[in-house]
Amino acid sequence: MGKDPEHAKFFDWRMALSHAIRDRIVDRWVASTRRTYEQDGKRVYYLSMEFLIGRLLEDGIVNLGLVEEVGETLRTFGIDYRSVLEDEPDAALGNGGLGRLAACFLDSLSTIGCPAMGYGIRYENGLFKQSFVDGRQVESPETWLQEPHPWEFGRPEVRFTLGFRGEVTTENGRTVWKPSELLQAEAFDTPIVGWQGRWANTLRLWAGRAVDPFDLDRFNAGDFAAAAEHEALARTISRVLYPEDSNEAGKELRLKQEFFFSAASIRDILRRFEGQHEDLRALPKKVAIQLNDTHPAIAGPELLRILHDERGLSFEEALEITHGCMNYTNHTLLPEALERWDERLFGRLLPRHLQIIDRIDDAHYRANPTRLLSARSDGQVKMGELSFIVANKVNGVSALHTDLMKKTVFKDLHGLHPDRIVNETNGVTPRRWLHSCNPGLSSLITDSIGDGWIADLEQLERLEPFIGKDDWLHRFRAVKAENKVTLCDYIAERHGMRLNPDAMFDIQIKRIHEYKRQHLNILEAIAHWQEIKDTPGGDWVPRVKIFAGKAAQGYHFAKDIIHLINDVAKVVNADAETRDSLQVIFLPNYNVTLAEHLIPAADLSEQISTAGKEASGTGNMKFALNGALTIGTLDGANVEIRERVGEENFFLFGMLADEVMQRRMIHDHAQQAIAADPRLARALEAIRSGTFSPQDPGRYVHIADNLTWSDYFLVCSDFSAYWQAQREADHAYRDPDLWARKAALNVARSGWFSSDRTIRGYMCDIWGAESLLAP
Ligand code: H2P
Repeated sequence: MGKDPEHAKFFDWRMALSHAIRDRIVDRWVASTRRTYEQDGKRVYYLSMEFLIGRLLEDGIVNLGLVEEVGETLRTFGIDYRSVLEDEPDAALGNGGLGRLAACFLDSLSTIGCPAMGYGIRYENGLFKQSFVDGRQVESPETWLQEPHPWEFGRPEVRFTLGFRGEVTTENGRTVWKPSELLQAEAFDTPIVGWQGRWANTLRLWAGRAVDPFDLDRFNAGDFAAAAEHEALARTISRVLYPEDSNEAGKELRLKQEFFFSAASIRDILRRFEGQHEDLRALPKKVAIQLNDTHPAIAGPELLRILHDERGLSFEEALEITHGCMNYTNHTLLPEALERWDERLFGRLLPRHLQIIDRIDDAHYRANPTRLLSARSDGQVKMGELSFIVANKVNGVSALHTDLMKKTVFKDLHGLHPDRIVNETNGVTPRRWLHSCNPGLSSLITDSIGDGWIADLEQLERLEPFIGKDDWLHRFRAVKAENKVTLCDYIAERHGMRLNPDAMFDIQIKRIHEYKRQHLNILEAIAHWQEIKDTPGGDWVPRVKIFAGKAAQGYHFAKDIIHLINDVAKVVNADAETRDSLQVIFLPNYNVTLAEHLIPAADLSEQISTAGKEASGTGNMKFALNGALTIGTLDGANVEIRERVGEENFFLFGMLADEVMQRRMIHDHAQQAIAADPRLARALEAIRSGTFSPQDPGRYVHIADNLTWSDYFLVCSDFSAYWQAQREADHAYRDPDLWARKAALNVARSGWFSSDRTIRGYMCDIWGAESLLAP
């Protein structure tokens, strides 16, 4: 850092340590890249609008096996290891599960030694920072790049010029697109090192740059702002994650972002391939491209356009090659989340791609003349259909979700292409989500079965024989108890609230969405609070309810749910009659790091979505792996978790996906449920009458009304069953040994949910890629 140790600030120590670790990663990185070129095997390209990677320093230290050494070295300088780690900002380049899955996949690809590259956008401002003002969510910009970021390598030489708008003409019989608006994509690389540093892949993120960054004439004429305007405009493209797209300008920017990073990535992939190979027809043998949701779907038409318009292959041949390379992962069945673009907007920005999409549709129709299933209809470009038609394989993210995909959104297309849809149930990296975040449990496991589980998580099943032994179970309980105390200290220090570490820690952390039903959770908390107040001296099982998660800026109902939870927390936590039995807290600014603090301390994991709506979930896996019991519906990967951990170790409640559809047909389903359950009626009445907002009694009437009169997500219809399951959880928690045994069985039986297993599935079923590591 160019400083004397006595003048070094905390930041200098962190940077110095990061650079020392980075140096060691670079050696492995260069070796892996060299080997990839030598072997010339198939490469995997993972295109994703989001990579929620969080912090990287601890990852590097742990993967290189340097924890002891680093700790010791820092001690000699009088610097605390954990404090240095806590100083690193989170790279918050994602919203939720989709982006975090991409980050877990990068970790697994490197651990397995699959030659791969992640491609995305280098957002200068990641997902907004969330704070609460009077209980209400307030957003402010996130600024992870304000300080120098030690993990990235700028690659100013890797730049591509991309275009928008303009005209499509014909020259010498070939179609030529002449864009009128140009900008450049510049690459920034981050090495991603795998377990034990045996392999490292690259995450390449694109930043927007102007073709002509600076207008000297305008500057000399005195118009300084206009002189820098080009650069400022070009940079907006990689400025923020998910710009508010409720207005036309926002929608356009979003589509531009999608094209920007997809097109830059395609050019980079082709450049690399053409550096080593002559025949473009070999592309599918050497390249597998994974579209993480439909956001990069335009990569298909762009590859096709280059092959056909620029390289001169016939349209049919170009389509066949594109089809051979592309694969698509669907992450949601919610119709509003399947991207569709107004064809006028689309055609204005990408006129040639609109034509190409029409030709893709034509070719598809000619091959399958039974039905017209197109990527473009009703004045819209449908990215889900487009991705399906272009892709070689299409996958869902849990068994149930894949099954529902076949029966609902892609029913007709699946009928035409019955072998295209495959399932790859999500997973999470055990390095971050057990070994690093829960050192106590990690040591206990390693003491018991050795450390092979870290890269082969199914070895956790060897813990089962230990679970019957009292002394082992006591150690297991002690780890959880200690994690809870650590979390209590962390929360007390940052948020000024003391939680009761002996209470059951009941946690729901995820994006706020009506289908995820945080409002079902708070409604039950209200009913529980009312019941405790009825019998204050009663023998209650103490609970701490913890919430965290962000609501999309324009999603007002979700923001109102946050406000309600905060208002309920205020009233409940101030109630001397109930305080020992129930505490509620909503922690602000949920991110990867906060999840790493919370999950190891959880007793109960809330996975309570309306059945059929949560594609998979990955938080559910992290909790089970850290010894929390799930209270959940039969939705997404909950189904598979329950199958594996055993139904007696899972608190199941609620309607099944097909019952949900039936129930919705009953026009007064919510009123019927309310009439049948006085607890529910009373909790709703408290919300409606302003019990939690005495200064503004009407504040939550609309939430009560929504639940009473429409309740699309069936909160009321599932309430009684949820209440029942919560009481079963209370009952089980009264017997600490029984609870600990169930929790330990969750750990021992969650090994299948490693993202290493998921990635091996993709390699074998979708990509046809192989590990380049010596066995
Ligand atoms: C989404 C789905 C999850 C899924 C995840 C990864 C979009 O994430 O809803 O069910 O596990 O993708 O496949 P999330 O809601 O957490 O933002």
